[in-house]
Amino acid sequence: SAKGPVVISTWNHGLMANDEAWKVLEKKGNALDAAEKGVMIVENDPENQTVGIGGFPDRDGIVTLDACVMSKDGCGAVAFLQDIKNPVAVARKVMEETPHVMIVGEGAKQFALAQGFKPENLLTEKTAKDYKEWLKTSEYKPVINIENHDTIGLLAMDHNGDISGACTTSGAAWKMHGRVGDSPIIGAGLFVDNEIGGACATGLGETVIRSAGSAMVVELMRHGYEPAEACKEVLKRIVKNEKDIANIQVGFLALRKDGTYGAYSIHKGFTYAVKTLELSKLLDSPAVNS
Ligand code: SD4
Repeated sequence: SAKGPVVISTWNHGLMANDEAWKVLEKKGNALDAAEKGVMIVENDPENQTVGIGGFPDRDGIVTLDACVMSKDGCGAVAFLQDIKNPVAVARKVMEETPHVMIVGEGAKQFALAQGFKPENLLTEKTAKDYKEWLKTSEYKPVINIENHDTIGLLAMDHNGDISGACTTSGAAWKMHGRVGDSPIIGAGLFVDNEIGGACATGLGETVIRSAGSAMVVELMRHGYEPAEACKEVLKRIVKNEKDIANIQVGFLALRKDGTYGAYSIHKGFTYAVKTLELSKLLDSPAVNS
């Protein structure tokens, strides 16, 4: 359990996201700003091929992005968004400026443009090259723990003890055009109940959607589970229900209202970053199948 603010986020890129989120929190900023700013730094990194600009495209060579935010004030999401590099910021606008929770595709892009976001080409040279390479085989087979980064999910608790979360991704590389994963789906890729805590997910989105993953983790914490135990319990259900577990990685993070936090994954190799007043580091998640 931590005193004061806490930030926890997925994979190695979580370290830079946490540092950015911390800049907001140390100035007594709120958890929603921290979560949004934290993951945006990863969206903006063109070298990162699983989030934002530079993300792997779908099998038609088109980069489509998914993201959501959730706080004590509600939630917002965008999916299948093209040409806008900060889907998390658009998701926040959906929450704050519309009567809706989720806007997708061309509608989401038009909304983003109307909100002042600038259109840009999200397919970098490097990623375009990788796509050409991929076309030679055109095989869809998600690889687990790919390069130690995937979706970024981040949970933040501010000085008031309020919790917010954000989740953003370019989705599964070489997905079908129009495919949406768990990351922008409230209750799957992210869920926050400010009375209890928050959870977020990374890994194969279809699996996380089928298990209502993040909502389940929060619900188990409501019933007394420790954060890591709550993550583990949902993963045990997934391991029982899914057929091809050897090729499916899912990781959950959880942050409870008392400042305790934890993580769990199906397989080894899932890393997560934690930042509190006392520590800032990358940790290896425990795994169900270790
Ligand atoms: C998704 N959770 O869209 C995200 C990231 C991913 O293989 O590509 N996983 O499913």
